Amino acid sequence: MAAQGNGNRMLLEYAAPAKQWVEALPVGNGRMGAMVFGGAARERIQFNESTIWTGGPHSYARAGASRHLGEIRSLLFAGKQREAESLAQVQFMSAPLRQRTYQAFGDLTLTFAGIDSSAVTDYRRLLDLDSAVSTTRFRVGTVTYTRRVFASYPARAIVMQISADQPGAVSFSVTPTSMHASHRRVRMGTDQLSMQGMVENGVISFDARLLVRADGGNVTLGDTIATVTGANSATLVLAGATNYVRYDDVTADPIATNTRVIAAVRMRTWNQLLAAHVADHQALFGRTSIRLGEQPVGAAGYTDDRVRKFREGKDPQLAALLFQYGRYLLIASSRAGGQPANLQGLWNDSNTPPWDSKWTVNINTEMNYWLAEPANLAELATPLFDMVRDVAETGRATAKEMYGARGWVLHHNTDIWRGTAPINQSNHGIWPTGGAWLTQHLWWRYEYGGDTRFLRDTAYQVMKSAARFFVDNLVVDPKTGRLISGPSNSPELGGLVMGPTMDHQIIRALFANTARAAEILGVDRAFRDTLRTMGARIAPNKIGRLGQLQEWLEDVDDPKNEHRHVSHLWGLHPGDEITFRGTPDVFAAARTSLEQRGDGGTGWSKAWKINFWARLRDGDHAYRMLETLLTLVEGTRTQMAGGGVYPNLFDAHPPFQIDGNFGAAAGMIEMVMQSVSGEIELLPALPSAWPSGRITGLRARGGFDVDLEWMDGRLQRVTITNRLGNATRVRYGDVVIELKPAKGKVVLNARLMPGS
Ligand code: FUC
Repeated sequence: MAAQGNGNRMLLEYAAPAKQWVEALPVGNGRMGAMVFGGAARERIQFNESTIWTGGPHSYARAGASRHLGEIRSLLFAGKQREAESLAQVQFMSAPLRQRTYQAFGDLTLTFAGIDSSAVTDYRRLLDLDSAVSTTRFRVGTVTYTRRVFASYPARAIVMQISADQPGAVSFSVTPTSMHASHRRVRMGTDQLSMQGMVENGVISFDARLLVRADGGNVTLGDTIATVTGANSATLVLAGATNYVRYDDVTADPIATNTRVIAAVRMRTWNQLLAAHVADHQALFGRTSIRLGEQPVGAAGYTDDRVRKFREGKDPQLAALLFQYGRYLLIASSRAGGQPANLQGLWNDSNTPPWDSKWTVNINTEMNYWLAEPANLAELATPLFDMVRDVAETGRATAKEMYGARGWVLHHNTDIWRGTAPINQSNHGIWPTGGAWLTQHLWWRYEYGGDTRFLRDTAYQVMKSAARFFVDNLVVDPKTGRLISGPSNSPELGGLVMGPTMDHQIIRALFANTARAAEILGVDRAFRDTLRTMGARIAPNKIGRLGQLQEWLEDVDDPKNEHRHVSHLWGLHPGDEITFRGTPDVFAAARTSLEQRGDGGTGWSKAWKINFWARLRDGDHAYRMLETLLTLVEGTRTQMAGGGVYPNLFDAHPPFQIDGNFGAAAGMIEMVMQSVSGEIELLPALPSAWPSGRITGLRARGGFDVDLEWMDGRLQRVTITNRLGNATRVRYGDVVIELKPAKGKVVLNARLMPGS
């Protein structure tokens, strides 16, 4: 089978320029993002920088709120939910009530005076995921024009080349603009324009810097516009920076930063910049390959048409493209030193984006990072870990002021100022397990990579302090004597309650992982015992009157409610306390709950259901969810029903929200390989739609790399590289093979798997 990049390139391809933002093609380097529209006579490159936010350093913890905690709990225990919510809304919420907003940065507008759109032929634009370069190519008369755009992590800039296959044919003007009213443009030297300004309602100042270079011809610089005439080719470099350093420090100098970035870029040719970018990207992207079918070529290969026809079942490779697009988007939006991927990754053209394009942590942010470890992109979680370190600091004040508790707490949202207090509405904002959920990702890093130093220096203190909050904050349920969490809610259904099932699953996992980490590190014996004793007293999963897994302490689930959140199945995924072999009854109840919830939902809801159905070992149902996600959403970006993808394959919540892209990619891994309960299970939920395939470079817990290949629905061959020398079990159907604790490579083929 040909590897990708070798006759089976991973391309998003279109026959016409983007008319709307969700048709444009995204590039990103973890700090800056750009959307390339591909217009022939007029090109728009809309760009972002991930630290352009409203607001400034601020602690959102409401001083003295803990005085009201007892009364809120008493009201809830007495069945007075509305009164509890009203009291909490006044006394127990973030100050101020709302967090801040991620902003657009600007646009580069390029005008090609000599190009008449109506004379354009052979138009094609594409995004090549293998090289992370977007290309627009077309012909006017006898001249073929090519434009290429990439976002370089090593150069810290967006780079664009405009070329033609005839000398002297490149002429255009380019100007940076911004929706921020304060922006002003300044000429710098002979070849740079600077666009400087400040975000309204805040303290963030920014600089965008455009360097214009031409090969042949002339560059003239006006006050706001650069003009290139009669060149053979031209290179544009766009740098962007702000004064943001961290949540409590805004003392950086964006102009100085960009001056440094441009000085370094100046030393390099376009080809050198391109080569460094491609090498950097491929070192990450190239670790994993996937083949589920053939990539159609020619007119049949246009991505929007492929999505339209996906249900015909003849293009399984489109699912492979969606998988690799998820990996591409994570590389583009989450790199060391930057912010973690927010609700839109880092792509945003609005100053009032949906949900402020923050980090919603009652599912969305975590979903963004589900694929990092198994899809072999572990280092891309670094910005998430940095954010967790920050909220573990700011969350201390929230724990103290609002709960009188030690440790740290994060509720259902955070922003670039690392707000941790409950926001917006008490009925869903008061949900104290956001931080605890995020610590799962620290533990995963250790589980997949075995890095004890990371566990000791980065993960453990944060986990321990998150666990300490719940040691102080769990309360005894007067009815059952069990430990429960509250006030809280089951996101975002049913309002403020005591003891939602999801909280208990998350806290149990936090306690277990923290105790295990302490054991590995040989520290905190007494605390370990506390966590294990208290963990065992937390209210257990309960099966209700309809055979469902109860979402709450009381058996009140409504089997007709098709709400998008399915929070009480957290223990099935991304948690692992509910398993086919370990807890068969609760496993069956989880399935009943999911059936009752149905197959609807927003983009991320459908993506979560791919993962759920994979864990439930129903590959065809998981595939049906993938099919509903791979449904084209055309037209408006703001309607609220649905779940699908836009023409550029951005997940349509709708509107655009990137979690569904990442969650779907992670779900596809769960369909072909799972590593829970100390074993690696192969093809646990293979759908009949993928009879044959090959996927290489996955990672499993315990330090294993896995390549697998199947044919006619049966495993052909698996190669497992044991990086750490741990023992494990490999399972395929009824076959179980024990792997010896030794580093090295093991190849198992169909013959070695009797009964398979
Ligand atoms: C939660 C979800 C919404 C959306 C928002 C960002 O409120 O219920 O569907 O994902 O977060």
